[in-house]
Amino acid sequence: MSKKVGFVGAGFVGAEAARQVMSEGIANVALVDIVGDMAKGKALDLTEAAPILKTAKSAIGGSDYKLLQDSDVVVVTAGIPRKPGMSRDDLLKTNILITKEVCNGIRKYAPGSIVIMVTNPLDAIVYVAQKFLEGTCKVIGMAGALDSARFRTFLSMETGVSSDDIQAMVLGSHGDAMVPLVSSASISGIPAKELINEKRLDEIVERTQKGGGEIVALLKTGSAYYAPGISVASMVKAIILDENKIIPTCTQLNGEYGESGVFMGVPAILGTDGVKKIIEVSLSEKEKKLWENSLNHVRELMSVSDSIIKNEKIQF
Ligand code: TXD
Repeated sequence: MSKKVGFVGAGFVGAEAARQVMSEGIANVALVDIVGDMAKGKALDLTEAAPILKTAKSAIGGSDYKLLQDSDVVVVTAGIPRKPGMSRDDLLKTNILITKEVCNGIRKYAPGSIVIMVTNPLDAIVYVAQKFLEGTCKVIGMAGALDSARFRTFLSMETGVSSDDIQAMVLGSHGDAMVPLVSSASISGIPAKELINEKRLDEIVERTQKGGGEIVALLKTGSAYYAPGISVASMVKAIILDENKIIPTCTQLNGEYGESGVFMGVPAILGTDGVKKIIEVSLSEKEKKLWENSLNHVRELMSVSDSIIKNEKIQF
Protein backbone atom coordinates (compact mmCIF):
# COMPACT_ATOMS: atom_id res chain seq x y z
CA MET A 1 0.00 0.00 0.00
CA SER A 2 1.16 3.52 -0.76
CA LYS A 3 2.58 5.35 2.23
CA LYS A 4 0.93 8.45 3.63
CA VAL A 5 2.32 11.41 5.54
CA GLY A 6 0.04 13.80 7.43
CA PHE A 7 0.98 17.41 8.08
CA VAL A 8 -0.80 19.35 10.78
CA GLY A 9 -0.03 22.96 10.01
CA ALA A 10 0.06 23.86 6.33
CA GLY A 11 1.99 27.09 6.80
CA PHE A 12 5.46 27.80 5.46
CA VAL A 13 7.37 24.85 6.92
CA GLY A 14 4.55 22.29 6.67
CA ALA A 15 3.83 23.13 3.03
CA GLU A 16 7.51 23.14 2.05
CA ALA A 17 8.06 19.75 3.73
CA ALA A 18 4.96 18.34 2.02
CA ARG A 19 6.15 19.66 -1.35
CA GLN A 20 9.51 17.94 -0.90
CA VAL A 21 7.88 14.66 0.18
CA MET A 22 5.66 14.73 -2.90
CA SER A 23 8.43 15.90 -5.24
CA GLU A 24 10.59 12.96 -4.21
CA GLY A 25 7.64 10.60 -4.64
CA ILE A 26 8.04 9.41 -1.02
CA ALA A 27 4.37 9.34 -0.03
CA ASN A 28 0.90 10.77 -0.49
CA VAL A 29 0.33 13.76 1.73
CA ALA A 30 -2.54 15.15 3.79
CA LEU A 31 -2.48 18.78 4.92
CA VAL A 32 -4.58 19.71 7.93
CA ASP A 33 -4.80 23.31 9.13
CA ILE A 34 -7.20 25.35 11.22
CA VAL A 35 -7.44 27.47 8.05
CA GLY A 36 -9.07 24.63 6.13
CA ASP A 37 -9.48 26.19 2.70
CA MET A 38 -5.84 27.28 2.68
CA ALA A 39 -4.79 23.65 3.35
CA LYS A 40 -7.24 22.43 0.71
CA GLY A 41 -5.92 24.96 -1.80
CA LYS A 42 -2.27 24.08 -1.17
CA ALA A 43 -3.09 20.37 -1.48
CA LEU A 44 -4.82 20.94 -4.82
CA ASP A 45 -1.92 23.11 -6.00
CA LEU A 46 0.55 20.33 -5.05
CA THR A 47 -1.54 17.67 -6.77
CA GLU A 48 -1.60 19.79 -9.92
CA ALA A 49 2.22 19.66 -9.91
CA ALA A 50 2.17 15.85 -10.00
CA PRO A 51 1.95 15.45 -13.81
CA ILE A 52 5.10 17.55 -14.24
CA LEU A 53 6.87 15.91 -11.30
CA LYS A 54 5.96 12.57 -12.90
CA THR A 55 4.75 11.23 -9.58
CA ALA A 56 1.64 9.19 -8.92
CA LYS A 57 1.47 10.72 -5.44
CA SER A 58 -1.24 13.22 -4.56
CA ALA A 59 -2.30 15.55 -1.77
CA ILE A 60 -5.50 16.20 0.15
CA GLY A 61 -6.20 19.05 2.53
CA GLY A 62 -8.70 20.70 4.84
CA SER A 63 -9.42 21.32 8.50
CA ASP A 64 -10.77 17.87 9.42
CA TYR A 65 -8.36 15.63 11.34
CA LYS A 66 -10.03 12.67 9.62
CA LEU A 67 -7.76 13.49 6.67
CA LEU A 68 -4.89 12.05 8.76
CA GLN A 69 -6.40 8.57 8.69
CA ASP A 70 -3.86 5.83 7.83
CA SER A 71 -0.87 8.18 8.04
CA ASP A 72 2.41 6.36 8.66
CA VAL A 73 4.09 9.57 9.79
CA VAL A 74 2.52 12.82 11.02
CA VAL A 75 4.48 16.08 11.00
CA VAL A 76 3.28 18.86 13.29
CA THR A 77 4.13 22.49 12.55
CA ALA A 78 0.87 23.92 13.94
CA GLY A 79 1.37 26.81 16.28
CA ILE A 80 1.52 30.54 16.50
CA PRO A 81 4.68 32.65 16.35
CA ARG A 82 5.54 35.01 19.20
CA LYS A 83 3.57 38.25 18.89
CA PRO A 84 4.70 41.68 20.17
CA GLY A 85 4.24 41.89 23.94
CA MET A 86 3.99 38.12 24.32
CA SER A 87 6.45 36.44 26.68
CA ARG A 88 8.11 33.11 25.87
CA ASP A 89 5.91 31.52 28.53
CA ASP A 90 2.75 32.96 26.93
CA LEU A 91 3.87 31.48 23.62
CA LEU A 92 4.60 28.15 25.28
CA LYS A 93 1.14 28.12 26.90
CA THR A 94 -0.64 28.84 23.61
CA ASN A 95 1.40 26.29 21.69
CA ILE A 96 0.88 23.63 24.39
CA LEU A 97 -2.89 24.15 24.07
CA ILE A 98 -2.64 23.86 20.27
CA THR A 99 -0.45 20.75 20.65
CA LYS A 100 -3.06 19.16 22.88
CA GLU A 101 -5.78 19.73 20.28
CA VAL A 102 -3.51 18.38 17.52
CA CYS A 103 -2.55 15.31 19.56
CA ASN A 104 -6.22 14.54 20.20
CA GLY A 105 -6.71 14.47 16.42
CA ILE A 106 -3.66 12.27 15.91
CA ARG A 107 -4.75 9.85 18.66
CA LYS A 108 -8.17 9.52 17.05
CA TYR A 109 -7.15 9.15 13.41
CA ALA A 110 -3.49 8.16 13.23
CA PRO A 111 -2.70 6.00 16.27
CA GLY A 112 0.53 4.08 15.77
CA SER A 113 2.02 6.74 13.49
CA ILE A 114 5.46 8.19 14.09
CA VAL A 115 4.99 11.84 15.02
CA ILE A 116 7.60 14.47 14.15
CA MET A 117 7.11 17.71 16.08
CA VAL A 118 8.49 20.92 14.59
CA THR A 119 6.60 23.68 16.45
CA ASN A 120 8.65 25.92 18.75
CA PRO A 121 9.78 25.94 21.47
CA LEU A 122 10.76 22.58 20.02
CA ASP A 123 12.16 20.68 22.99
CA ALA A 124 9.22 21.57 25.24
CA ILE A 125 6.67 20.80 22.54
CA VAL A 126 8.18 17.35 21.87
CA TYR A 127 8.02 16.68 25.62
CA VAL A 128 4.35 17.64 25.97
CA ALA A 129 3.33 15.87 22.74
CA GLN A 130 4.91 12.65 24.04
CA LYS A 131 2.89 13.10 27.27
CA PHE A 132 -0.33 13.59 25.30
CA LEU A 133 0.37 10.65 22.98
CA GLU A 134 1.92 8.22 25.49
CA GLY A 135 1.03 4.65 24.54
CA THR A 136 -0.38 5.75 21.17
CA CYS A 137 2.47 7.15 19.09
CA LYS A 138 6.22 7.55 19.21
CA VAL A 139 7.11 11.24 19.22
CA ILE A 140 10.36 12.80 18.02
CA GLY A 141 11.38 16.33 17.08
CA MET A 142 13.11 18.00 14.16
CA ALA A 143 15.78 20.59 14.92
CA GLY A 144 19.19 18.90 14.79
CA ALA A 145 18.74 17.99 11.13
CA LEU A 146 18.32 21.67 10.30
CA ASP A 147 20.98 22.97 12.69
CA SER A 148 23.44 20.39 11.30
CA ALA A 149 22.65 21.43 7.73
CA ARG A 150 23.39 25.04 8.68
CA PHE A 151 26.66 24.02 10.39
CA ARG A 152 27.73 22.04 7.30
CA THR A 153 26.83 24.98 5.07
CA PHE A 154 29.02 27.37 7.06
CA LEU A 155 31.91 24.87 7.09
CA SER A 156 31.50 24.56 3.33
CA MET A 157 31.52 28.35 2.87
CA GLU A 158 34.70 28.57 4.95
CA THR A 159 36.64 25.85 3.12
CA GLY A 160 35.17 26.11 -0.37
CA VAL A 161 34.51 22.35 -0.24
CA SER A 162 31.11 21.00 -1.33
CA SER A 163 28.76 20.70 1.65
CA ASP A 164 28.11 17.15 0.47
CA ASP A 165 31.68 16.31 1.52
CA ILE A 166 31.21 17.76 4.99
CA GLN A 167 30.11 15.61 7.91
CA ALA A 168 29.10 17.56 11.00
CA MET A 169 26.37 17.35 13.61
CA VAL A 170 24.60 19.60 16.07
CA LEU A 171 23.24 18.06 19.27
CA GLY A 172 21.37 19.32 22.32
CA SER A 173 18.44 21.69 22.39
CA HIS A 174 17.16 23.92 19.59
CA GLY A 175 18.15 27.58 19.89
CA ASP A 176 21.16 29.37 21.30
CA ALA A 177 21.99 26.47 23.65
CA MET A 178 22.56 23.97 20.82
CA VAL A 179 25.84 22.02 20.67
CA PRO A 180 27.64 22.08 17.29
CA LEU A 181 30.22 19.27 17.44
CA VAL A 182 33.55 20.60 16.24
CA SER A 183 35.52 17.62 17.60
CA SER A 184 33.86 15.16 15.20
CA ALA A 185 33.31 17.54 12.24
CA SER A 186 35.18 16.36 9.18
CA ILE A 187 35.76 17.29 5.58
CA SER A 188 35.88 14.08 3.60
CA GLY A 189 37.30 12.36 6.68
CA ILE A 190 39.85 15.09 7.42
CA PRO A 191 39.18 16.59 10.88
CA ALA A 192 37.78 20.12 10.41
CA LYS A 193 40.29 21.35 13.00
CA GLU A 194 43.14 20.51 10.62
CA LEU A 195 41.73 22.79 7.92
CA ILE A 196 40.17 25.64 9.91
CA ASN A 197 41.76 27.55 12.78
CA GLU A 198 40.16 27.62 16.24
CA LYS A 199 39.06 31.25 16.07
CA ARG A 200 37.19 30.71 12.80
CA LEU A 201 35.68 27.47 14.12
CA ASP A 202 34.39 29.36 17.17
CA GLU A 203 32.82 31.94 14.86
CA ILE A 204 31.21 29.20 12.74
CA VAL A 205 29.80 27.58 15.89
CA GLU A 206 28.31 30.91 16.95
CA ARG A 207 26.83 31.59 13.52
CA THR A 208 25.24 28.11 13.60
CA GLN A 209 23.77 28.75 17.06
CA LYS A 210 22.27 32.00 15.81
CA GLY A 211 21.37 30.64 12.36
CA GLY A 212 17.60 30.90 12.82
CA GLY A 213 17.84 34.50 14.01
CA GLU A 214 20.03 35.46 11.05
CA ILE A 215 17.26 34.43 8.64
CA VAL A 216 14.50 36.06 10.75
CA ALA A 217 16.41 39.35 10.69
CA LEU A 218 16.67 39.21 6.89
CA LEU A 219 13.10 38.10 6.19
CA LYS A 220 11.61 40.75 8.52
CA THR A 221 8.40 38.69 8.81
CA GLY A 222 8.26 34.96 9.60
CA SER A 223 11.15 32.54 9.93
CA ALA A 224 13.14 30.12 7.77
CA TYR A 225 11.22 27.46 5.88
CA TYR A 226 13.16 26.02 2.92
CA ALA A 227 15.93 24.35 4.95
CA PRO A 228 13.51 23.48 7.81
CA GLY A 229 10.98 21.94 5.40
CA ILE A 230 13.62 19.94 3.57
CA SER A 231 15.12 18.81 6.89
CA VAL A 232 11.70 17.52 7.94
CA ALA A 233 11.36 15.71 4.62
CA SER A 234 14.76 14.01 5.12
CA MET A 235 13.52 12.56 8.43
CA VAL A 236 10.23 11.49 6.86
CA LYS A 237 12.13 9.81 4.03
CA ALA A 238 14.47 7.96 6.41
CA ILE A 239 11.45 6.58 8.27
CA ILE A 240 9.20 5.77 5.30
CA LEU A 241 11.98 4.16 3.25
CA ASP A 242 13.62 2.53 6.30
CA GLU A 243 16.91 4.14 5.35
CA ASN A 244 18.71 3.63 8.69
CA LYS A 245 20.27 7.08 8.37
CA ILE A 246 21.98 8.80 11.26
CA ILE A 247 20.11 12.06 11.73
CA PRO A 248 20.33 14.27 14.82
CA THR A 249 16.85 13.92 16.32
CA CYS A 250 15.16 15.26 19.43
CA THR A 251 14.17 12.18 21.41
CA GLN A 252 13.83 10.99 24.98
CA LEU A 253 17.02 9.65 26.53
CA ASN A 254 16.84 6.38 28.44
CA GLY A 255 20.28 6.13 29.99
CA GLU A 256 22.17 7.32 26.92
CA TYR A 257 24.64 10.12 27.68
CA GLY A 258 24.02 9.27 31.36
CA GLU A 259 20.54 10.85 31.29
CA SER A 260 17.00 9.54 31.58
CA GLY A 261 13.68 11.17 30.82
CA VAL A 262 15.04 14.33 29.28
CA PHE A 263 14.44 15.16 25.57
CA MET A 264 17.63 16.06 23.73
CA GLY A 265 18.88 16.27 20.19
CA VAL A 266 21.17 13.26 19.66
CA PRO A 267 22.43 11.29 16.66
CA ALA A 268 19.83 8.61 16.00
CA ILE A 269 19.48 5.83 13.44
CA LEU A 270 16.14 6.58 11.78
CA GLY A 271 14.12 3.90 10.02
CA THR A 272 10.68 2.31 10.01
CA ASP A 273 10.20 2.42 13.78
CA GLY A 274 11.43 5.97 14.06
CA VAL A 275 14.47 6.02 16.34
CA LYS A 276 16.07 2.58 16.10
CA LYS A 277 19.14 3.44 18.13
CA ILE A 278 20.72 6.46 19.76
CA ILE A 279 24.41 6.84 18.99
CA GLU A 280 26.66 8.09 21.79
CA VAL A 281 29.56 10.23 20.64
CA SER A 282 32.36 11.48 22.82
CA LEU A 283 32.46 15.22 23.45
CA SER A 284 35.42 17.54 24.00
CA GLU A 285 35.61 19.45 27.30
CA LYS A 286 34.26 22.57 25.58
CA GLU A 287 31.36 20.57 24.08
CA LYS A 288 30.60 18.94 27.44
CA LYS A 289 30.06 22.42 28.94
CA LEU A 290 27.69 23.34 26.08
CA TRP A 291 25.88 20.01 26.50
CA GLU A 292 25.36 20.65 30.25
CA ASN A 293 24.04 24.12 29.49
CA SER A 294 21.70 22.64 26.88
CA LEU A 295 20.47 19.99 29.36
CA ASN A 296 19.70 22.66 31.95
CA HIS A 297 17.84 24.69 29.34
CA VAL A 298 15.67 21.70 28.35
CA ARG A 299 15.02 20.71 31.98
CA GLU A 300 13.87 24.27 32.65
CA LEU A 301 11.54 24.18 29.60
CA MET A 302 10.14 20.81 30.72
CA SER A 303 9.46 22.13 34.20
CA VAL A 304 7.78 25.32 32.91
CA SER A 305 5.64 23.08 30.64
CA ASP A 306 4.67 20.94 33.63
CA SER A 307 3.58 24.05 35.57
CA ILE A 308 1.51 25.27 32.61
CA ILE A 309 -0.15 21.85 32.29
CA LYS A 310 -0.90 21.86 36.03
CA ASN A 311 -2.10 25.46 36.27
CA GLU A 312 -4.28 25.21 33.18
CA LYS A 313 -5.60 21.85 34.45
CA ILE A 314 -4.85 20.27 31.07
CA GLN A 315 -5.95 16.63 31.01
CA PHE A 316 -4.35 13.90 28.92
O1 TXD B 1 13.90 23.53 13.60
C1 TXD B 1 12.75 23.73 13.95
N1 TXD B 1 12.15 22.93 14.81
C2 TXD B 1 12.01 24.88 13.41
C3 TXD B 1 10.76 25.22 14.04
C4 TXD B 1 12.38 25.50 12.19
C5 TXD B 1 11.56 26.42 11.59
C6 TXD B 1 10.26 26.78 12.14
N2 TXD B 1 10.07 26.33 13.47
C7 TXD B 1 8.72 26.46 14.05
O2 TXD B 1 7.77 25.71 13.27
C8 TXD B 1 8.16 27.85 14.06
O3 TXD B 1 8.70 28.61 15.13
C9 TXD B 1 6.70 27.55 14.26
O4 TXD B 1 6.42 27.24 15.63
C10 TXD B 1 6.48 26.28 13.43
C11 TXD B 1 5.84 26.51 12.08
O5 TXD B 1 6.56 27.49 11.37
P1 TXD B 1 5.94 28.13 10.04
O6 TXD B 1 6.92 29.11 9.52
O7 TXD B 1 5.44 27.03 9.16
O8 TXD B 1 4.67 28.92 10.66
P2 TXD B 1 3.29 29.27 9.93
O9 TXD B 1 3.52 29.54 8.50
O10 TXD B 1 2.68 30.31 10.80
O11 TXD B 1 2.46 27.92 10.04
C12 TXD B 1 1.80 27.50 11.19
C13 TXD B 1 0.46 26.98 10.77
C14 TXD B 1 -0.47 28.05 10.21
O12 TXD B 1 -0.89 27.71 8.90
C15 TXD B 1 -1.65 28.05 11.19
O13 TXD B 1 -2.91 28.32 10.57
C16 TXD B 1 -1.57 26.63 11.73
O14 TXD B 1 -0.19 26.39 11.91
N3 TXD B 1 -2.28 26.44 13.01
C17 TXD B 1 -3.04 25.37 13.27
N4 TXD B 1 -3.30 24.28 12.55
C18 TXD B 1 -4.13 23.37 13.08
N5 TXD B 1 -4.66 23.49 14.33
C19 TXD B 1 -4.40 24.57 15.08
N6 TXD B 1 -4.94 24.69 16.30
C20 TXD B 1 -3.55 25.57 14.57
N7 TXD B 1 -3.09 26.75 15.02
C21 TXD B 1 -2.31 27.29 14.08
